[in-house]
Amino acid sequence: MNYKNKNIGILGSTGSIGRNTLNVVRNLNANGYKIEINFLSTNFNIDLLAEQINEFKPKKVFILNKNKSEEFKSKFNFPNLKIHDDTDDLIEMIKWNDYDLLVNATVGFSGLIPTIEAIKSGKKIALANKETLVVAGKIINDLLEEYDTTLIPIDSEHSAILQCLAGEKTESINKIILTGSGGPFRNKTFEEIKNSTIEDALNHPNWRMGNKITIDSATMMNKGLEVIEAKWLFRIDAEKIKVVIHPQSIIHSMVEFKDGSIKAQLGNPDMRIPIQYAITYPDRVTSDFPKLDLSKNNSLTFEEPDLEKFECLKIAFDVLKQGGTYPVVLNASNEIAVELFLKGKIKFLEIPNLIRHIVESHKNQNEFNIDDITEIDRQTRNEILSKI
Ligand code: MN3
Repeated sequence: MNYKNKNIGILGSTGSIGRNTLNVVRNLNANGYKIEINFLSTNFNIDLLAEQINEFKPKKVFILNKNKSEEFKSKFNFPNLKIHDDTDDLIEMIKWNDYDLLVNATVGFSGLIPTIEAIKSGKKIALANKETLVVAGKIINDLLEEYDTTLIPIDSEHSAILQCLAGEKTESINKIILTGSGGPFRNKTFEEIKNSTIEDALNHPNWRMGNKITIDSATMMNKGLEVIEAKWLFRIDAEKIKVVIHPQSIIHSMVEFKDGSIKAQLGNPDMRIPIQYAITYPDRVTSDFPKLDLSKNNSLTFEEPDLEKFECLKIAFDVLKQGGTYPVVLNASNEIAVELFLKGKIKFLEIPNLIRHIVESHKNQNEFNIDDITEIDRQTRNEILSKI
């Protein structure tokens, strides 16, 4: 098969990464590629899904919300489209459909099983769902080897590191330096953060993203999850991963090598660049995405992260070092804490408090499988919800 012909399935096509992915597909198809969209999925945004179906003509769609799925069926008529709203059908769609690349643009723990099923079916993965690697990094790496397939990160930091590592040997790496903007609260005092509203926390300075990841950026848990993600993606020891605050979000991450040389990847904060790289990897394809003008971005600054102010990042580093099932508990407690914050049920600074409390009470397991992970995730969620 010609490498420019690709058949792609997208999970989470109506979210920020999903929409950008379709934007990239448009660009690639205008530049000599012939990309077909095999399936799309959404949680509830059926109107946007219908627009995407009209343009990209997928064979199947999955709609998570049953009411929305019923509404979709009565509102729209796509005669050749298969519509699924049952999780078993979702798994069947991922296992059997005739496609070669899964773009997993979903958020949260629920992205894990679809990634695993796609790997087991020999598909390539372009992964935006960082929770997959946070909770099951070792298992995913073993499966990628067993089923002889590849996983390319969409996350901008990890895409940057992958690009810095092109042509390099793992043993040459001294340090992986993940950059983070510091989020909306970088320059705020403890008092200001304490009294911040949902709107304050959702007001990210550089990136437009979904609500969950935007709150994760405000607490800096996002960077914490990315540190754990990096460990598994690049098969590197926890001690070799560092975070540096870079408020301009122009350098997307760096690698320091043992001779003292540092490589960085730069670009506008535009998710289409890492998404396109993940789809065309290792090739690069022309795009009309706005290019970085260094004369207008002539001040790039760096600072140490404040681990007292952003305790979530500190907890994540501790969890990274402890390993085992700690990351599962970290992720589950974070997902629930963010949900509670977005519903106005807890205050912003209760997010790290809640997570710390839950993580500290966890009894670690060093040997575990996917069923164990699913069970620990479920138990952690129940434990928190029973307390609130
Ligand atoms: Mn990122």
